[in-house]
Amino acid sequence: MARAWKRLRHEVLQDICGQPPVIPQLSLLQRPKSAMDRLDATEAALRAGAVKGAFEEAKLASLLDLKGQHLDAQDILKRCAAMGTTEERAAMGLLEHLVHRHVCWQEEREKISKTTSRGDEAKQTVKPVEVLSAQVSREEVWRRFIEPGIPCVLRGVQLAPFRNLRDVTTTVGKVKVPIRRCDESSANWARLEFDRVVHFDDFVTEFIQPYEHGLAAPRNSPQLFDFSIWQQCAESLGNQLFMPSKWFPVDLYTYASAQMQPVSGSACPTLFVAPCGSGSSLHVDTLQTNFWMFMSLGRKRWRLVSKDQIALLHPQYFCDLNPVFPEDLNVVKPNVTIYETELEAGDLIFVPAGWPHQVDNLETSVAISANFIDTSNVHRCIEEADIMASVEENSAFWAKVLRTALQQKKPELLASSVMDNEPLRHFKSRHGEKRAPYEIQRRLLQGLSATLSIGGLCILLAWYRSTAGGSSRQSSDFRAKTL
Ligand SMILES: O=C(O)CCC(=O)C(=O)O
Repeated sequence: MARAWKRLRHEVLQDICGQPPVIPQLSLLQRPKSAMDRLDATEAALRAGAVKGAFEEAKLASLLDLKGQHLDAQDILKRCAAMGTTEERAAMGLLEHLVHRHVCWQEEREKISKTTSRGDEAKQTVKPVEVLSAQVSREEVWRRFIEPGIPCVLRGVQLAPFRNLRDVTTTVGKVKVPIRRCDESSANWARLEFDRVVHFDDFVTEFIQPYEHGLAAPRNSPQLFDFSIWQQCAESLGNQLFMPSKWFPVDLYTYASAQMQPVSGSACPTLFVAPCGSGSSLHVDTLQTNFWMFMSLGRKRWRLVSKDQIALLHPQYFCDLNPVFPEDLNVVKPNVTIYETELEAGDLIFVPAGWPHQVDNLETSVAISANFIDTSNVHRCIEEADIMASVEENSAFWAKVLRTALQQKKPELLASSVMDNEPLRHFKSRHGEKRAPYEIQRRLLQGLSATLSIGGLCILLAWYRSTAGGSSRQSSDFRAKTL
């Protein structure tokens, strides 16, 4: 992450909230008096600052944007354009993108509030997500849901063989897993905070089993969220899984990750194990990826909002393109249509790119999921990566790999060799990962230890020759002397 971006956004956030924080970052969106006071005080300090330059002005713009004065921020940034060092210009460029989106969202809200204040009372609507049988064809799912970006549930899917939690625990075993909690005061993605690393079986015994039969855990209970099966347990759990390639045959996310990180590999699919009562808060999946989740055990309530209504949820970007929301969907949102569904074992939900969503675990649940990129969202992923590329090398690489994949017609090539019930290894191999990450790492380690052993042997031999040669030379010298 470029240093200038840290100064422009991370440090401005720190200046406002304090370090260690005096007020939570989330309060900048909820704006109680304590937050407004700190915003005003930081603004006054920035305006009074002795050193004035384009970048200092941009820091003021960053603050005004966080204060909700997006148009003022935009005006300042327009004045500063093309000033400062290359790195500073890149950071100001990214800020301009974020502010521009904030301005558009504000305009949308104003437009909607004008039309509704004329007549009808602004109501929140709840609609069911359409449920289809797993017999439905790829063509129909593509035409009606994936391409237009509409969520759906496929019922009667079978990707994993688990009958109960014990099956899962025996399969995954002693692997170390990072666990997380949903903290309502967090400004992180989905309000999830890292809790600790534990062995999977201990995690199940301590945090899952007590809630296996209906008792609800507190909402902020530890859960396993988005744990990479392919990177961490490909040979145990991974060998038992199938991918839903019948409906999602192409994944440029896996393909690009394999190109970019050949040793650690791509992440998907990932595992979720969560106690009844826990959940994850409102969020949008990163990089405009599509998403599917298969319920293996238990029940989850999913609530989603169309990407076209995101402005009504008052999102705001802090340091990247993951929007933070002041409230979740438990607070009624006028004019918003919420799409709702309860997933049961054997259901698979498709979540289109850009749709904000939140989830409640109605029962203790085990689920498997993947984010993916195909032709329905690849251009938006590239656009997103291009924006972040100005301050993040990795994003520039993403954009480049995805563009090259399109030039090489990868989506068409990948779709031509697909099978309906596809074992995970077959899916990965088709997407450029012939071996699981642990196999590559093991081979690298074997190669390294072989090189080290050969190197060690060579050094030993050289030393032996020099000392043996030396001593024979010494002894011949000695002989010469004694003769
Ligand atoms: O199951 C959950 O808690 C939510 C999963 C999710 O929304 C995601 O990974 O984006």
